[in-house]
Amino acid sequence: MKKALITGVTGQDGSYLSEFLLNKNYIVYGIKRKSSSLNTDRIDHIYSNNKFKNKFFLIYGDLTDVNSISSIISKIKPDEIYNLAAQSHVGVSFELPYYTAQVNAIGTLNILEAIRANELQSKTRFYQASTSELFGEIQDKKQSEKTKFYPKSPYATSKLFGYWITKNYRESYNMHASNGILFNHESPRRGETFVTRKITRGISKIILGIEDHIKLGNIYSLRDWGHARDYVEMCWKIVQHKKADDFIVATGKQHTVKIFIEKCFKYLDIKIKWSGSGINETATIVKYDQDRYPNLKKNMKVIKIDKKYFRPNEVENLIGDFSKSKKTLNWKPKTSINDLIKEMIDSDMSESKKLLK
Ligand code: NAP
Ligand code: F7E
Repeated sequence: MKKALITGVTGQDGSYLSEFLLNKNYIVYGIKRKSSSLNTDRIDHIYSNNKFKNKFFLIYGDLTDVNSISSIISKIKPDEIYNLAAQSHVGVSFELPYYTAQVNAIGTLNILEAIRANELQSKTRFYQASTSELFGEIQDKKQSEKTKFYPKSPYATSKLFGYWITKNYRESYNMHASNGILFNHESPRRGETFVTRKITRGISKIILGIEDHIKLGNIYSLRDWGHARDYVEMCWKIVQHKKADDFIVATGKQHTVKIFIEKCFKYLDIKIKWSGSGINETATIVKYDQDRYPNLKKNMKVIKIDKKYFRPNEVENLIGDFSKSKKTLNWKPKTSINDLIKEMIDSDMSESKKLLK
């Protein structure tokens, strides 16, 4: 049985990847951080599943603590390491640039060095969670593995180090170390402060009368949104490939945040109307079924803009070209944006209903 070590196991991707690998009969070890309140919500259902008894283990560790990382790697001697841990919020990275660099850049180096120090470079395969944020100010209409990088945030800059150090260890020490350059991917398990989840969660609370509006920043940025469940399959495929390499993981379709909002309301059969511009732009409820949605009111301003959510430097436009992944690893995304929205809204509606009990 293969042994996999996942950093960031408590995060969105960590939870989907754990399920994926356990279903492939791996033994999965996950590194979790010590926190003052519980941080295992996304993986509790896996941990308590009898099917995975004695196959799923959680270990305390922190990417910034090289000793903890090295001793975990030396004890487990994993066949595969998936480095998903990160301070992953672009907006927050402007407020915590130093910490973001420590975790995302030096943290990645800590793992690579631990593999080398424990002489596991010919046994252990390494996967680095790289990102479309590397492209930042885009240099090609569709971004591929050949597109030049232009990072625009402390997050993206820290991930640029992670990308290059992975490639550098591959070339210098003949390690099987690969980058998945993943475009935005979402799910019902997405962190609540990322824009898609903020919207689906916010709308469900408005419908139930718990809140009356959502405040957002730049609703004109364009993103290529896929489903996390589809993307973790590709992370695994990258690691199984005979040759370590770098791959784009994307859908090849893009939408603005504004269109994402419209699609959410459309799924719920609620008609909204946009008015105003800049920070005065709002979306108002104009048509809905009163019996189905007793808490809504006509002309409710449900989306407002707040300067607080604008970033010092914005990535306006991302769309990925995943043709190399399709050709080399026979991968393509399975979930459409409409199905993603349906799954997120349905899940947030049932989560929000629990708040009323
Ligand atoms: P996420 O939900 O924010 O999860 C991040 C994980 O990292 C959490 O488990 C978190 O632990 C852990 N972590 C943070 N700091 C750590 C530290 N110092 N030591 C150990 N663990 C630490 O992120 P995600 O959406 O699953 O993304 C997974 C990875 O892919 C990240 O590296 C992200 O940068 C990258 N990525 C994500 C996307 C996307 O659209 N989701 C796209 C491209 C790349 P806690 O639970 O304790 O906070
Ligand atoms: O923002 C705009 C915001 O925070 C998307 C991370 O997983 O994907 C993610 O980074 C867009 C941006 O994701 C709000 O300005 C408007 O243009 O959901 P997000 P992100 O910054 O694209 C990449 C690939 C990663 O690697 C990252 O780890 O939406 N936006 N209003 C807003 N964004 C947020 N968060 N909150 C708002 O109120």
